[in-house]
Amino acid sequence: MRGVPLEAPARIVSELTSRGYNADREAVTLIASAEDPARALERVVDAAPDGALRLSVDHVREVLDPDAAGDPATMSESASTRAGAVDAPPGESGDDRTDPAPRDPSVSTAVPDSGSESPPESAPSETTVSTGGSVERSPTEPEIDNDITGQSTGTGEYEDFVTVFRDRYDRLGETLRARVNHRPAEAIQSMPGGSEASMVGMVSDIRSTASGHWLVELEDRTGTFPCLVMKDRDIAAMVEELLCDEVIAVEGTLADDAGILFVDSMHFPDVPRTYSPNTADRHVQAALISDVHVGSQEFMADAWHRFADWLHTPEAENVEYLLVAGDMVEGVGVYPDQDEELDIVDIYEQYERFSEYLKEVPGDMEIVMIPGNHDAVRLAEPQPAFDEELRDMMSAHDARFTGNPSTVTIEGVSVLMYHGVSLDEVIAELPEDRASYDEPHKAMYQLLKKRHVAPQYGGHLRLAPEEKDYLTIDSVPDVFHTGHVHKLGVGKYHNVLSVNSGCWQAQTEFQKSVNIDPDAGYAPVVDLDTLEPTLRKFT
Ligand code: D5M
Ligand code: ZN
Ligand code: FE
Repeated sequence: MRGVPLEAPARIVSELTSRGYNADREAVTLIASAEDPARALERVVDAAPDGALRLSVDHVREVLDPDAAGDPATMSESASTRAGAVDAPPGESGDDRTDPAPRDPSVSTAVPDSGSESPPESAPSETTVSTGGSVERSPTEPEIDNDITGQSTGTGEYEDFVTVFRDRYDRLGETLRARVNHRPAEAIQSMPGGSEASMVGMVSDIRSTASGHWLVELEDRTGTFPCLVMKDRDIAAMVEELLCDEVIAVEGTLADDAGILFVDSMHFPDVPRTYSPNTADRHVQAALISDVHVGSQEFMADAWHRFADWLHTPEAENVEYLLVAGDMVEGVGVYPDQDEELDIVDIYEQYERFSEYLKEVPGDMEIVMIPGNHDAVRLAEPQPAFDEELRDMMSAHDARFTGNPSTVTIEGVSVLMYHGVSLDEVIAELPEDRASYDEPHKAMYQLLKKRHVAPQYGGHLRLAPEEKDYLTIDSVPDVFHTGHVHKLGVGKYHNVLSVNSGCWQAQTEFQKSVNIDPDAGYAPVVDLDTLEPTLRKFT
């Protein structure tokens, strides 16, 4: 036993963690409120059943004298006094393109040291805790949809690519075909000049003509047709948002020689402007994080401890869900020269360490994890969930492991979780005002608009062709959660709350060389009953 007083729940948590145990918040509170917490902890641990990973409140009650534990106790130091909070204003509502404000309040107040930081109203310096069972979290089992895990049939052959692109076209085209009077490319090819025609197609090429107009080639199951967007039309701005392989609809008029379609209007599959998201029917919250990068020399252990400690405080008692959108560990061989910045060189040891950090999170929280590009699963998307061996290593919370991407429904709220490798692509291809590292949520809006998490094939993104395209956004999610770019971004697109969740890794040498200043040590927390986000800072 270390010679430190054990009255602080945070210390109890780290002491339990160092012995390989994870505990419910209420269990920790009970130990903290015992007359001699250090001794209480010893007794609780000694009496723990063989093989137990998680200490329940019932176990602690049984071990400690129930009469003595029944008194309300005072915590002399709450972890909440060390964890800062930044209350982010509600995200922008509606489509930001109709209101191109240069400043996004949800992000600008969120940046570190902005001076807008204030302790939350409810943060007490001294807290009276009830030892009754009423504060125990009671998350419900998440429902998982669109998970590739165990369903993979692709062999990576050419035929598989044809199949997956057809499936993408069929499913994204369906909503568009309801909006325009689609004619197949083959039919348009034999229509007379001057006819009106509409087509739903996959973008197979985008180039500018000698006179500065745009030539967009659309492809469907019957062939391709060239579509011309004149540079002086309003819709020319929409061409700047186009990516190859996405599915769109155009309406226009055929040229006199019928060889080209002059485009009058263009449509994305998009999210309806009037989308009305589902909400929870009780006050319950979810913390959305990603990119923990355990194993990297830049992993911010102190910030993580503060975050986990905070989850044990009464202030966080409504935070019942923790969603982790990939990059649990730093991995090995992901980028050139990465090994020079590794703290742990063995990938399994990285997961072992990650699992130790995860044990600091209250045992009564429901955790959902998807993999990212640094994790030990296939890199090509859709990525299946962690395999049995890795799951066993991260088993303390009975967490849910699902593929990247997946739709996870908690308390009636659907959350589309996607790690976010395509965000690099979207940011590289589109103009700065549509998508940038400083405003990653805007890049997310583009994915929602295209109803596809990784529209453009090639570049950074590796695609594993499956029978069905797991990367399309079939039904509109209530919340869209990504990570990967290590920057915070929060906003609403047609009422869909979009959160890019930052990271727990300080700036790497690579990031320094390309001037990426990561937002590290933050946890966005979402009220599932109102879908309002709050940003919590732990650095
Ligand atoms: O990547 C975090 C972010 O940094 C993401 O936008 C990619 C970019 N990144 C980081 N390291 C590299 C290297 N070496 N090459 C190219 N891009 C990089 P993550 O994959 O989450 O670490
Ligand atoms: Zn990452
Ligand atoms: Fe990543």
